[in-house]
Amino acid sequence: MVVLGHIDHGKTSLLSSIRKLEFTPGKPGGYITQHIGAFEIEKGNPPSPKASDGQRKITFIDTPGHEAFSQMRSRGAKVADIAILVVAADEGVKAQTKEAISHIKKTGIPIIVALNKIDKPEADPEKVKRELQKEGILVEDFGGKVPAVKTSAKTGQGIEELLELILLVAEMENLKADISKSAEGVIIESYLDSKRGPTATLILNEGILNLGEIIATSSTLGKAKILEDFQQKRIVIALPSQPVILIGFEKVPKVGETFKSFPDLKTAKAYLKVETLRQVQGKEKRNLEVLEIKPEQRVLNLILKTDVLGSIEAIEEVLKKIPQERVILRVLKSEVGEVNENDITLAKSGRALILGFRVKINPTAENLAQREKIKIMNFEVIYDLVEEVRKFMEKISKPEVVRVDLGKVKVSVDFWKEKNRQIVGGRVIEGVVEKGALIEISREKEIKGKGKMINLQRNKKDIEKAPKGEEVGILYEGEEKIQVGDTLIFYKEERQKKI
Ligand SMILES: Nc1nc2c(ncn2[C@@H]2O[C@H](COP(=O)(O)OP(=O)(O)OP(=O)(O)O)[C@@H](O)[C@H]2O)c(=O)[nH]1
Ligand SMILES: [Mg+2]
Repeated sequence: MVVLGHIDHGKTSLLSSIRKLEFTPGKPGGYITQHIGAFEIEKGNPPSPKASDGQRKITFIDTPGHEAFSQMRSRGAKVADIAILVVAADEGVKAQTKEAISHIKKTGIPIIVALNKIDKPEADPEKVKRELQKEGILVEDFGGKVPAVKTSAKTGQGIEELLELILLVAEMENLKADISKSAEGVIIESYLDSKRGPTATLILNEGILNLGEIIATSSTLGKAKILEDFQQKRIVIALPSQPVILIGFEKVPKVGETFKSFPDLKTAKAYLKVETLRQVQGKEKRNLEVLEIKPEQRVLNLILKTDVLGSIEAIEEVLKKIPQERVILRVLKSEVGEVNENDITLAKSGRALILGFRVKINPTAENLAQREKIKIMNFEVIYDLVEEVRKFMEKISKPEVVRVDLGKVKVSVDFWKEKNRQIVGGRVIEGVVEKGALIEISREKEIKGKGKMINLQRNKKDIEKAPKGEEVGILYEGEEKIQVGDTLIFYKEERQKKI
């Protein structure tokens, strides 16, 4: 069961409510959801310990609604059997609602709509249903097949009904995994635990996984040394659809990879070899893309360190969306784990900025960074990361010279001239002229020359500015001589920082 929807529409709150946790206004955990999370509940009375007792255990996968986490949503939709689309009844269909719908459609899994925040006075479920219809989701009331429940994570309204519906849909779909097969599933999250080593959260699609079994993904292999349920209780066997934490991979597996169990190490190694080869070939193709840099551009090298692998994808995604006309972002290294001395060394040689996301900075690394003047920016929330990177890009970008037009003067008198200086008089016919401005001399609609204004006077007194209509005297400096009848175009050049 995967829960998808736009940011802040109440996915995490609904799940908390399903888990019978108390509703507290504000974001659960205080943050926007930035990770894919899985947990299991038992439905039925009394709860049955055996998964084979009908469809009573339900695994829920919570996904983030922020636009950056598209890959997590897609992955969530891929591993799930049913999708709950959460749409806030007061806000209706939004960008990530549409995106979620497209992920669900691609996988073809059945969908249940939760019209959440129904407690709010502004809630308009009928309007949301119409909006959903436009997206190709036809709810039952409108003659379609998609069940929709009005829910409130705040009051608990509709939660029971939602759970019943889930069981019903599961029954209708005859969702049963084949437990006679060897174990097969997907890595939904992974990281390097400093004490326990590579740690992965995975969900089994087929078969059962026993403690001690040999497993492999496309990038690493290992042995199920420790299996834990979502509450970190040790288990000896993982059942289909159950979210489990597995410790025992040699390296941190990539998120989204499928894993399989193997009868022995030899077959697992052979599988890994074929998969690695396939990946190397893919990578070689990608490496051919060469970065082209224009003179007005700068490159900002980055080193990304994150808590889990899924965060790397999400951050790379948001970075890609930052306009990079003047500053090009290039990720030198992205890795799960704390900021360490290697990162500082690399940052020094690659003149890179280190971006940490929900990680610690190793104290030795911190000292080294200070000595080497390496900048480390550490973040808890993805919004802040994007904002600060943008600001940093602006700071280092080469300024762009932008012309700002000020005003025009029609020349009526030529008072005095010497080598490359001249005093003329005339009327401001457009805009405002300012002392120190640059000048273009326009004669018969052609620009004859350029110069600048040294002084501006009115009635023989120095002034700073003169608006339209005023008669002024101008001390000009430039090669081209001004003639009576010319129009002087005044402008200034501003250096603007852009990214
Ligand atoms: N009144 C009301 N507020 C709700 C309800 N459900 C959630 N909220 C509030 O809506 C806000 C967002 O809730 P979350 O559960 O964090 O939303 P989310 O969809 O998980 O958001 P992301 O994971 O960041 O995409 C919080 O302030 C919740 O307190 C509801 O049913 N009624
Ligand atoms: Mg959430």
